[in-house]
Amino acid sequence: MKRISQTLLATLALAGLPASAFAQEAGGAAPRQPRVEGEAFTAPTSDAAGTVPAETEAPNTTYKPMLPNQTRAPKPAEATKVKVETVAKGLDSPWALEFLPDGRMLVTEKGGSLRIVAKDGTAGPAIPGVPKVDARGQGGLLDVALSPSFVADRLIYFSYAEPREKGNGTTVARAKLVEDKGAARLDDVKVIFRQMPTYDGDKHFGSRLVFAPDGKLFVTVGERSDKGPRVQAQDLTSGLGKVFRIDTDGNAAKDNPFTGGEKAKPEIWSYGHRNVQSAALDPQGRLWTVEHGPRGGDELNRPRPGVNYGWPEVSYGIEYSGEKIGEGKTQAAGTAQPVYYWDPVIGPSGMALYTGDKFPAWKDAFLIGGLASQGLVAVKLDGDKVVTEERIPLENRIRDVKVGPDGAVYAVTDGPDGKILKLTPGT
Ligand SMILES: [Ca+2]
Repeated sequence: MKRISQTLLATLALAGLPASAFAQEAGGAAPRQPRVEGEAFTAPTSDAAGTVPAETEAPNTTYKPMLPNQTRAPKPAEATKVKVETVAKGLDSPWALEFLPDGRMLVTEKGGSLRIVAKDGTAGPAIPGVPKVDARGQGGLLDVALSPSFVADRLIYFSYAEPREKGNGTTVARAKLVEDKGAARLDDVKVIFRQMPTYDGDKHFGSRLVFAPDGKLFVTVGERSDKGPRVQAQDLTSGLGKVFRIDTDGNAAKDNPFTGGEKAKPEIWSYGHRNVQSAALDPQGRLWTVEHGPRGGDELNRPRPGVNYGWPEVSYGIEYSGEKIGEGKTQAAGTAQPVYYWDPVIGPSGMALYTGDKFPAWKDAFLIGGLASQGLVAVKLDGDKVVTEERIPLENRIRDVKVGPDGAVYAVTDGPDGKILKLTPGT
């Protein structure tokens, strides 16, 4: 049995298995079922799906997807009607939004300020205690997450581009948000995790922070963009281009995939990532991410422990110069395919699972912020496959998106006069 079918090879690649995993068994009994969730090669369908893709622009590459609906999925037959109101404005390059239990909003600004925005949209003063950030380029104060037991412990976690000796890097700190006589401050600020190595650049810091249901913290980062460091996305001894999983003190989770050896950083959950700026849990509590790809290669992934997501050896995108990435491979044994990709790119930033009841059509959909696409991207899944993609134009670069306690969707716009937009059903 010399001829291994393309489909089987593709299946193995999708499962993150080398072709040799099959070859070893080829002479024996029927091959073991590949580790692929669902019927990978059946085109997913949905009653809500229309007949044309949400994407209307021509692609930037000539690459073809390996899987059905892996790109340019149909948009829903019926567009979601959305009313957009501005609830806050005048924020200075806001980067992340998190709702406090009382409905106020905690907002980071790229320059290094953390503010509480009242329900009426009034932004409070910069909260003292935030460490110095390196705000050049894509750096700054980045994501913020509340402790899963915030009501009791008042702890917050935030990531930022940290100025370091000979460069900078993405760092995660924890602090207590204290409010006393109407004034907020951060107490007990402690760095719990540093992405290493330090690099002297101003690009691809990631990052997003997501608490899993087990209390572990996922930290997504970038690979620092330049051709020198970016190859370290494939290097398990480097912290560049990874998703990490740590505890609330910054230690590697004990059941992470690469613990117990010198050949890999124990905090690593998955690798081969480019610049992950969107992350959220699905209804089952599993992590999903969207990363900035090169030209034509933004990716939706469901990072699984120990799995290689390919960058910079495998990508559906090309360099902005038009050159191929590496050898121009869109699939390879030992690497996982993206669940979905965008060509042209959407420029992902921020992501939320829609859990409210105001938009029934978006129930359990991922809402993804689009910087380049200037709006939200709503992705509906069936199992681990995309069935529909919908674009919600907002005429602004969207930096973050969250679902409010009222079930409305809140989108944060990028730039020096940043706004928080509230989306409710209507026109
Ligand atoms: Ca990939």
